Amino acid sequence: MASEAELVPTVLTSVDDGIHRITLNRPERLNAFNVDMHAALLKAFEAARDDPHCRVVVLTGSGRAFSAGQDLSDRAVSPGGQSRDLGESLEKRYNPLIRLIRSMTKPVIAAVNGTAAGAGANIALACDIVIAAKSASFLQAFARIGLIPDSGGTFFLPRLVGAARAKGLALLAEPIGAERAAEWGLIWKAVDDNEFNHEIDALARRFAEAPTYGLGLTKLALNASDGNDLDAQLDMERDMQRLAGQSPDYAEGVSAFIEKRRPRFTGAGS
Ligand code: T3D
Repeated sequence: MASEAELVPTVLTSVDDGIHRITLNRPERLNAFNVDMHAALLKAFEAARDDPHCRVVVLTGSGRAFSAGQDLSDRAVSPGGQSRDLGESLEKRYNPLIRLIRSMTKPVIAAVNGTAAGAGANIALACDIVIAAKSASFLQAFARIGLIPDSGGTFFLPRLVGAARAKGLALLAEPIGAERAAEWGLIWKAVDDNEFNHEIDALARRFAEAPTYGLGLTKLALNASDGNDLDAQLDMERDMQRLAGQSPDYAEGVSAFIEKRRPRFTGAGS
């Protein structure tokens, strides 16, 4: 019998002018993750990473949610019953995805169209720019079911909003609206619902014309700063600036500035 993924793809993808759009597509389950969706999402991100023409990735959800995290109906654990090894689930599925999003040298936009809960929220926070519709919300749902924040939640939350707010969000498991999330620095921006699609398209097009190689190095350097001291970071900036300075986009950027025209970046490295 055909699986759900064969009947209706759990992830939709499209590629257009350097923009890889990836849409989580289980709207009847608020785009909760099952095994099929995990595999399809990882494959879509790998394709974007490996496509030399890809300049930006946009991750969003179908229907009224971004993602409600792990599909709990896939878990079916009853009190007193046989437990599951959730560590294995993280090791095999969530962790590779977070590592891939963080390490790929292209900007990843989380277009949070609606509720982002559990791992769904933290996958969004692992992206480079998070833009949410004002009606969207973020929920560290884990404490409601006796789990801990995963998919990088315990890493991203305190770094983004500080220890007090991170603990409040994680321990109280109360939803926070998009506007407050932006005020707190959890996300980049909250936009009116009727402007959301336009805003995301405009940002994706802007990235598709940006100096992608330099942006990739910028992303890696900022990510590395989480574990580096100033000396290590200065050394990294020296090495990466050396690479960026050899790129055609640097030459084009400087020429365009001097000639007082718009630069035409290719995104290529040295
Ligand atoms: O297990 C491992 O591998 C470890 C890793 C864990 C990572 C995690 O993400 S753990 C956290 C899992 N997620 C949650 O606990 C969130 C559960 N969902 C909710 O709390 C609520 O649904 C929301 C706050 C997200 C949205 O609430 P609301 O009122 O807008 O919608 P709803 O009515 O609750 O949900 C609509 C439908 O989606 C509903 O189905 P129905 O009744 O219409 O047939 C609901 O059951 C379903 N749904 C929502 N979230 C999930 C889900 N089905 C399965 N799994 C879900 N996570």
